[in-house]
Amino acid sequence: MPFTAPSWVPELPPIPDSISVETFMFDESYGRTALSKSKAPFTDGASGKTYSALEVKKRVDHLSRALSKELGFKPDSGSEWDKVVACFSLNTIDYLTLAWAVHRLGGLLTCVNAAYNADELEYQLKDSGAKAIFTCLPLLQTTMTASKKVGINKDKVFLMDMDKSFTGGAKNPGHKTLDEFVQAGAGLPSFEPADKKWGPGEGTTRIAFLCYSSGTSGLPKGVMIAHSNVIANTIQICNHESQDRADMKKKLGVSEYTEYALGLLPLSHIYGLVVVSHSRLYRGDGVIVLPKYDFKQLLQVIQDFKIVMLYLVPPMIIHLTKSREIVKQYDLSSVRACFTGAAPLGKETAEDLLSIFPTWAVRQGYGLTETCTVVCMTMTHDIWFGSSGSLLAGYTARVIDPDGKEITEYNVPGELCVKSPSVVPGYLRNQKANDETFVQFDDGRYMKTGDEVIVAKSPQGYEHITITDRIKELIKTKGHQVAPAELEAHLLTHPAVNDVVVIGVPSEREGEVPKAFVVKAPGSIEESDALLRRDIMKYVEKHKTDYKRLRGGVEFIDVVPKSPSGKILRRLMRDKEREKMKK
Ligand code: 4UV
Repeated sequence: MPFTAPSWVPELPPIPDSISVETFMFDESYGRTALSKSKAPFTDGASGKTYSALEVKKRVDHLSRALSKELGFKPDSGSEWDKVVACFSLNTIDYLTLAWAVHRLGGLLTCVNAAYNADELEYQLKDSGAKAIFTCLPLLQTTMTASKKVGINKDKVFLMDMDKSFTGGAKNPGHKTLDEFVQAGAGLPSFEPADKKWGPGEGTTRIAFLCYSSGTSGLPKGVMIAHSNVIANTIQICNHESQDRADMKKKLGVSEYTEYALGLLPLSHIYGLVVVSHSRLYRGDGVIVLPKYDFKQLLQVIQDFKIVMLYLVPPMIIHLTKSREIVKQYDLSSVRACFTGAAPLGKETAEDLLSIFPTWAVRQGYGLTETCTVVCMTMTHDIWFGSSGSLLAGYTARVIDPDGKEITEYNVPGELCVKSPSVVPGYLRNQKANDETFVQFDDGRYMKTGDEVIVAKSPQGYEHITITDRIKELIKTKGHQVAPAELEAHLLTHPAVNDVVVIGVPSEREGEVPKAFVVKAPGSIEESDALLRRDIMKYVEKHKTDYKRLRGGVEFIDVVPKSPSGKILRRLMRDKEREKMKK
């Protein structure tokens, strides 16, 4: 029998499958908390600038009219692949205004990691077939370099509006801005949103977002996230947390309860996009947006806006626990829960945090871009440090051994495979990765997560999933994905590198960091190892974004261990390295 959600989780309501994310978020008939009773969806943490939910709805409408005129996108013709817009921006209060306006036109938004350099941005623009880009002033130069290379004209590069405290005094050299589009759109004719013409089930195949993930191996791939995937996970998260919300209402003696959540994590990543934004906004909560991680500003914003729900990644929690003296200077008493995901949160760190903030619920979630985020999460009434909590309703999970045999016992590790309405249709133009990742079991299509887990009962008596290891190639540093294959391909272009393998090595602050094991090219033997090591590290620094640097170092080896078929035995390297680090 596969594993499912425990009995305390309410049954999953039906998932609308013929509407867009935008319709789902604004139409009250789909269960969203009434707009008028909501908090303003997004508020700029620096300037306090905000729009009510009704204003956001109007902005989406006006922006879509203006974009239709500017880009020639027609809501009633063409597929989403003819209407791809890229967003390469730090968080702003209009990130989702843009996404939903594109959805209204029947287009899709490809979300680009704002930490990317021009080469990395170029790869995603080309691969996704983006026709236009929205960026922000701090990233404009990078955008112009990449857009030129893929043939996107300067007049199709637009700017998100951003508080001047984040733009470093830079001036807009003449690009149209999102605000200008909204103003222009008010005077243009309205149209019916694209999904009005969709038939039953069309929301399961129409793509809303194209995010990038390296999956279980290889280079970053476009993950095609359907409208119904976002809708499903939003409903699944809210369903899972409904008891918590009911408890808050009871405690406060109120019939309506909404709260502020922290919007610091990148909205371009699935965690920010679905867990932090769509799921909160669906409940009528407000998100306080911060474009950058500045520790003191973060504490100030929590205090000023009386934020109740923190969304962080483990390195930020470690920062909190190591800064007791600074933290004490702020009033953080509004916080009731601190939620983390994207990488493991150690039991010791969770305990440390609780010792500073004994009233906080320290919660953890586990999920992937390919599951449109959450698979399981711990809840206030069922916290077990180290575990990632119970499956959401709508999920079935199977744990398999390396031969594919199912494991049904508790505490026996195996690879987690999951089925859910939130599991995506697949990767863009990549049959091989799709065949390897999405597999058929007797009861339907499952995703092989590439994560090793155990299932066990929590002290409260509910089935929990604990991530015990990573089987796939992925390296997670500060919550960001690093694909070893990408760094290896790059390092092989260095003249002194004959062969190479990259693995993740543990780091206290960052979770993991990439380390390269290099086989030197014959001609490079003369060069001193120290010089060459530095040169190789610089070679990555120059061409890749900061978090992909070889912070774990470079080590020279004689030969990269490979299987008879030529596959790198990465796990062998990793196990050896772990043994070495133990000594
Ligand atoms: O595709 P991705 O970059 O996706 C994520 C998703 C993060 C979140 C955040 C909050 C949640 O509630 C949630 O459910 C998911 O990072 O990377 C997916 C891989 O990241 C590792 C694991 O290897 C996934 O396959 N990962 C994600 N969450 C955890 C984790 C976790 N809690 N513990 C250990 N590893």
